[in-house]
Amino acid sequence: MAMHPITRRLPLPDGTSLLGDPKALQALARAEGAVLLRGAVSAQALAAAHKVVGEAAESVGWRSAGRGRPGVKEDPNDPAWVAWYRTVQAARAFHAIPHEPVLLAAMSAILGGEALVHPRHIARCVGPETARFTTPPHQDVWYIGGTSNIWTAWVPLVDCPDELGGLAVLPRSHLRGRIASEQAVGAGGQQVADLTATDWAWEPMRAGDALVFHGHTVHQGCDNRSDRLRLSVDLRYQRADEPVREDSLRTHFDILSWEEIYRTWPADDQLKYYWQSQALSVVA
Ligand SMILES: O=C(O)CCC(=O)C(=O)O
Repeated sequence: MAMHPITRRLPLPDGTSLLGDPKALQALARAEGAVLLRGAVSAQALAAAHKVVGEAAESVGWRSAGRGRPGVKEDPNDPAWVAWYRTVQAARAFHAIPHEPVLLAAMSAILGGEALVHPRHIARCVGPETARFTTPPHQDVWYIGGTSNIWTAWVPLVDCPDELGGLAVLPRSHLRGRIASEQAVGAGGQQVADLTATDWAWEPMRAGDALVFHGHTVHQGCDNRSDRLRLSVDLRYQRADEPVREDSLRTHFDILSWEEIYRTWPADDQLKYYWQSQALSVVA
């Protein structure tokens, strides 16, 4: 099923100018349920992550001369997707993105305490002609659990003008708490049940901008109507002193073990098993 229709596009609350003012950023994020942070990822970290994710897409034949292969989508039964995802998940540049200082400081400000960066980050590659599989409206808390006080940062690795779609959020929907969901058609996973909303917040994003939103904020992918691949990452954060579900500490889809991922990293790399130095309450 294509994206839930958007009749009116509203601007995203912009927290960029509040990056030096943690209290004001927290107040805006908590009131709105979502904030846009322009340029949250440094050019160097962005370039390194884009290189890994993009070159992996080229090596499985999904991109050539800048054009994306139609129909490319998340599919654990597709050997090309598995090969792409293993390469991406093994890359240090991919795992470094959520630890970018601006992003981490913003998340700590919003959470109001020490942040735990979930080591389970997600990379997405959305090809042209995939509207049937566009991520339906949902709340992230349904997938993540542990605590409902979860914040996601959605970061495109390529510029996302109108035709690439990007991500739309339902303004202040986090104030409704957890809402009923049902099995989604097409894309799989969960979608919010009986959704009638027509006004969504959406803006074009540049590579390295971050759209940060609460685990109760309803959001959806927007159809990729371009001839290019949409490359993006989903990063999750919570307070280190709130319960964390055990699977948030594993890789997405268990695509690789941490031992496999770290095999080629420097022996003393500080990003290895960083969460094990935090006193976490891990729940099933
Ligand atoms: O990129 C997408 O299609 C969806 C991302 C998403 O839903 C998320 O970040 O939670």
